[in-house]
Amino acid sequence: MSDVELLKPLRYRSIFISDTHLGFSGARADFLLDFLESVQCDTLYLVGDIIDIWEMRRRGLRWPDSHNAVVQNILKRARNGTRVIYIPGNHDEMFRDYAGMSIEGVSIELRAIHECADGRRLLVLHGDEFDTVVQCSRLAARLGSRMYAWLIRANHWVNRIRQVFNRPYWSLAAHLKHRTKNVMQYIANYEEALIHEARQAGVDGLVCGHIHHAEITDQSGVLYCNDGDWVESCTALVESRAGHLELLRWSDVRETLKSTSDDVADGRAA
Ligand SMILES: [Mn+2]
Repeated sequence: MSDVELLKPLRYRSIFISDTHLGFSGARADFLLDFLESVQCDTLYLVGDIIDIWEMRRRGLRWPDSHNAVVQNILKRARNGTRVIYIPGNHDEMFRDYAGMSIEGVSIELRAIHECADGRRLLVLHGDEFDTVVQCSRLAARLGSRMYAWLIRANHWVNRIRQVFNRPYWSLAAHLKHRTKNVMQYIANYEEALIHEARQAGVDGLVCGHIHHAEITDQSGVLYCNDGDWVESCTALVESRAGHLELLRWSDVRETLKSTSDDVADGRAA
């Protein structure tokens, strides 16, 4: 029996994912597909930068089978009754032109309000309009995204080597970002802008993506949830039947599932 089969499927009321960057070579479509095949939910929110049109325009069309399989998985869910809501981001902004429409059962919206099982209302948006780097300077954004692409490639090779030595997935980019003071300040400013927006909208909290930094934090009564990304950290925000919100770091969950199944296979677990 494979390790996933032991706990499959994990059931949630809703799941939020963003920044999957399909079409970009740094996308962890393998982890994402594994995640999607292991979970079920009533509502799936795609919180932007799902398909990386920017990157495909720059480097030409890349559409590996694993990226295609992710899209097929999502479309199949929509056909089978999962509510799928797609909020385009800045890397897939061309889909914003289709806001208000439903394509293949996927509703496209610029923003959404999610009502949790416990009645809390959350504003769901990608968040790029609050990114001062993107807003103020397109050049800075481009330079940033090039450096970022380089970092992601380096990350890929680090992890290929770690794989050879049977080490778990580790994000070089996330590691470096957390060590840079400017980046921490930038994250803080971004959070503050979004919390302000949620307050204006009169909701209890918000769900966003964009900055590839997964987090749940309560800031003076407003809940800030960032669902992370599938380029570096492989994270999703999930809501339980009772309305409890938590972050799943899929590479960690995978390791846990793997060790549990090893235990079972060895007859060590009850
Ligand atoms: Mn974005």
